[in-house]
Amino acid sequence: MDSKNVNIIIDGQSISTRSGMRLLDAAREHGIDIPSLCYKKHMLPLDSCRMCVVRVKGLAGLKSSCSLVVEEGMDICSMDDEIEAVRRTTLELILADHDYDCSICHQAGECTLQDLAYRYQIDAQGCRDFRAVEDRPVVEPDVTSPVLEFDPGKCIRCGICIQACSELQGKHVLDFMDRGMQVFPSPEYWTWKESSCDGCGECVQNCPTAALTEKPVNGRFRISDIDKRVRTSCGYCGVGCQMDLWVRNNQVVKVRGAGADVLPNRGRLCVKGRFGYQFLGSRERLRVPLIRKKGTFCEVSWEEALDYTAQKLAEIRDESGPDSLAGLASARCTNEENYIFQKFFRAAVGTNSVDHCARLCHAPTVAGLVRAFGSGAMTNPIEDLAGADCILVTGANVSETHPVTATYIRNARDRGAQIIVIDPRKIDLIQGSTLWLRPKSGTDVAWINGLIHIILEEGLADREFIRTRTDNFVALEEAVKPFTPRVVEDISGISEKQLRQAARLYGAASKSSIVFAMGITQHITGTDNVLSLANLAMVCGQVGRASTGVNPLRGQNNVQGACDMGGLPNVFPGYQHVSDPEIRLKFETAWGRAPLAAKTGLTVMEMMNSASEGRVRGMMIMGENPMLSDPNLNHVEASLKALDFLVVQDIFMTETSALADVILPAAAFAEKEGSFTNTGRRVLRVRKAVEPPGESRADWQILTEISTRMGYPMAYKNSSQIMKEIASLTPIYGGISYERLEDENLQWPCPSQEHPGTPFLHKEQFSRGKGLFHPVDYIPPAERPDKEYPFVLSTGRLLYHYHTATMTRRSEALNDFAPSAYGEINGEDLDRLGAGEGDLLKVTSRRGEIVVPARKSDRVAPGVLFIPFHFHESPVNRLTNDALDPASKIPELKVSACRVELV
Ligand SMILES: Nc1nc2c(c(=O)[nH]1)N[C@H]1C(S)=C(S)[C@@H](COP(=O)(O)OP(=O)(O)OC[C@H]3O[C@@H](n4cnc5c(=O)[nH]c(N)nc54)[C@H](O)[C@@H]3O)O[C@H]1N2
Ligand SMILES: Nc1nc2c(c(=O)[nH]1)N[C@H]1C(S)=C(S)[C@@H](COP(=O)(O)OP(=O)(O)OC[C@H]3O[C@@H](n4cnc5c(=O)[nH]c(N)nc54)[C@H](O)[C@@H]3O)O[C@H]1N2
Ligand SMILES: [Mo]
Repeated sequence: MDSKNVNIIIDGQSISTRSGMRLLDAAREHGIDIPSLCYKKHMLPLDSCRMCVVRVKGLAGLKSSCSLVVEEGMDICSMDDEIEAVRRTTLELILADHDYDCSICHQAGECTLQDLAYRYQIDAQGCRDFRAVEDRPVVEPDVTSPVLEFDPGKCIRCGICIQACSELQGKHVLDFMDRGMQVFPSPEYWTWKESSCDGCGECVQNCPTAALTEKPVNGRFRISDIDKRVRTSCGYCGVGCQMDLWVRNNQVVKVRGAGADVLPNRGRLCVKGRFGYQFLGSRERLRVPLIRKKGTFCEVSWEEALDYTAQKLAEIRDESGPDSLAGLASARCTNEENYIFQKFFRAAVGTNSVDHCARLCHAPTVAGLVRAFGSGAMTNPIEDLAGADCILVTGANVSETHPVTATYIRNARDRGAQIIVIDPRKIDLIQGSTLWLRPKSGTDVAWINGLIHIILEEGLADREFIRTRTDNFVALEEAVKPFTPRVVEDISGISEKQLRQAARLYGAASKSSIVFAMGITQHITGTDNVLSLANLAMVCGQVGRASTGVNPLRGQNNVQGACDMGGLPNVFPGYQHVSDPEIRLKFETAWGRAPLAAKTGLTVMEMMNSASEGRVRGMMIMGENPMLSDPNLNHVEASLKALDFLVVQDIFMTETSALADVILPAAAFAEKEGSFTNTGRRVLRVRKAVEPPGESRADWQILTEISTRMGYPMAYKNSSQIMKEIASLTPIYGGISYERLEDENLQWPCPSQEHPGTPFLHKEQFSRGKGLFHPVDYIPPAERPDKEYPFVLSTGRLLYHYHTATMTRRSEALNDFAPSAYGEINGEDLDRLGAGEGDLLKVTSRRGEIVVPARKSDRVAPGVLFIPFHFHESPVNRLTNDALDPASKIPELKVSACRVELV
């Protein structure tokens, strides 16, 4: 939209506004309160309620101001007796068809309809006069959805729910449907439960009445009971949705997406963000420190727990050296907490053996993109996807794992963008996409090289970009030569026709964006896969502009931040290498500890191996649950059991803490101050809404206490002070402060107070100067199906659960959607096994066996089994392969070989 000034007159007042503005917005911006029920600034006008009518000089009749765009010289009357009378009648008509018994409506006080009825002083008789029939038929509310209730008696048929579902979330689940004498918005198959509604609640958030309401999570409340609303960042995935927590009596009772203009989510949320907060108040939260005494956990005071922990850690350090201790930082915790964690290990303990779940996640992304571009982060902001002409999504089940990011992809699709999905599994995003290619698992380098081969052959490459912005093209050209469509088909199973189609769509679009996640990284060739995607983007000149780029969707709420803060064995905060003497000197001076270790520390899997060999004797695990999330659990279990001392900080008892010597109760995201950095490098505030349960404390507070007791005093008044220290030592965060974060939405690099932050990377030049092509060859997965283990086992996630499910399985609504473990298996295979839906399958790999109920599904190809890793009763990581990618040390969680038998 251009922003030329437009002058209009409203009620005799001259107003300067911008071209393209809708009249209703222009009026409201100037404090002129035109009423409306169905209009939301962030959606197209519906023009259905007719409350916002105005008179425009020179136009006959009354016009809806929501759908009128301002024009120079427009002269408007927003309010006179006639207009108000029309509005009153309109309102009476609406109310005539509405249950206006507000005294028993729990939406009372938060209802636009109620507000307007009061404003226009409507009385009941006036409405009854308009009733078509004396006794309105009672239409039963639909309460079948786990998260919301739909009461047709309160629906005013404005259609805003339908619009929120379609235009914002891109789901198109709701539509008007004829139900005898009335038409109500309804899910496509009448009951909510049977519909494809996934429970995001966007409709509820936008409903102007009580027709659509949240099912109460922590009891019913009235708006006047709300003590405060606290703006914070979601604690689940890496999108970093901004939301408001509504608090009553120290309990979160409702969650709303922050304003429609607040990035990255523009008010949108998903089912976990909006409804998955019940765990906060769970009775099972850890409340007091626990020490294992003679085999059983005993409640102890903080003094005792901290003294004991510090003493044990110091003892091991002094006996066996600093490298006999290792720590797992946490992508669930704040930046400030991760900063303190690595500072504790580097300065107080003296080792670089700090790592975290990023190793099992996007380690190849960092390794690959740093080499190719100079930075491992997402090149473009999430919301940029809505503007792309072509989006290639591969190895990312976006609608389940980054649901709000998926809304932007669907927005692009609904605008006419080409969506190409390349995924072995028939994921939801395939609906409405232009093309779905189904490669065999672990064949990515082959098809990506194949795409480049065709792009070069068909003249779709951006030669100018290659010449001016990249190096080493000739080597790439050589490397992709052998990857003819036939060779690619042999390896990956993708046909030449489809491969060509994909190459043409991606290569010809003016703004093409690549989106990827674990399907690309969790392989022994993870780094190669990422390098290949970088090659593809550079060949087509699709980097450094809006709505293009190579975009790894980073998974955890703060995995970007945990990496930025140096929760990694080779770098201080801001990716400053521990091996660089000048950098070390900087930290030695600032931290008052010298010498700091120069040697790279151990990665997650190396820690486990060293523990089983006795070289690592003590571990501290903050906010991770490797006893369910690491590959080859039998090995992890043996390793953790071999430790002399294990301390775990968590919010719940977990499979991992069950093996600990000390368990320290931590505060969860809604109970502390801090910041997260989302997948788009956006630094976002985390704010305290409720008190932590029992004696639990923020992770950083626990860590400073232990550090002080180990002879390295740390004293911070608050998390803001920690952020000051981070900014002073971390150039990419140099300009970040809580003061600025109050009203600025900053993306790093943000080197100084004056710097506005960086929305997209590699604009004029790559972070490393020129982009570097890497010739990569195809290497098959470490384990392939054979006679003994004929199935390919793939693992991953479901929308409703989050990793080891400590939080999501303590939320009733989410459990209603996905109550228990299952394994997806193709009908052909199920028939061959003589098994049916729900039958128990015994699944065996070279490393272990589990039992899991079968779910018949064409989402997986024949010969493939998919098992989510959320469920402790079927812990799929007993089976997974811990073979590593040599460059990044990520295990091959996406492919292993297994055998399936009917129990
Ligand atoms: N609901 C929910 N959301 C989450 C999480 C969660 O636990 N639950 N976790 C968060 C975290 S930490 C992360 S890292 C992200 C992960 O987000 P995703 O990577 O989207 O999650 P996965 O379920 O692992 O899905 C991987 C996708 O890769 C595909 N795939 C499997 N093998 C291959 C292959 O060989 N090649 C290709 N090209 N594709 C393949 C799978 O079919 C699947 O679609 O999700 C984040 N969001
Ligand atoms: N088979 C298979 N395995 C996988 C994957 C896969 O695709 N397949 N994906 C891998 C990936 S990408 C990832 S990221 C990992 C995730 O693996 P993990 O990080 O181990 O999984 P989470 O369940 O997120 O564990 C986080 C722990 O932190 C706790 N917690 C939450 N908030 C806080 C807090 O504020 N403070 C503290 N102290 N604790 C808190 C939770 O209760 C939970 O126990 O799993 C990996 N494992
Ligand atoms: Mo992850």
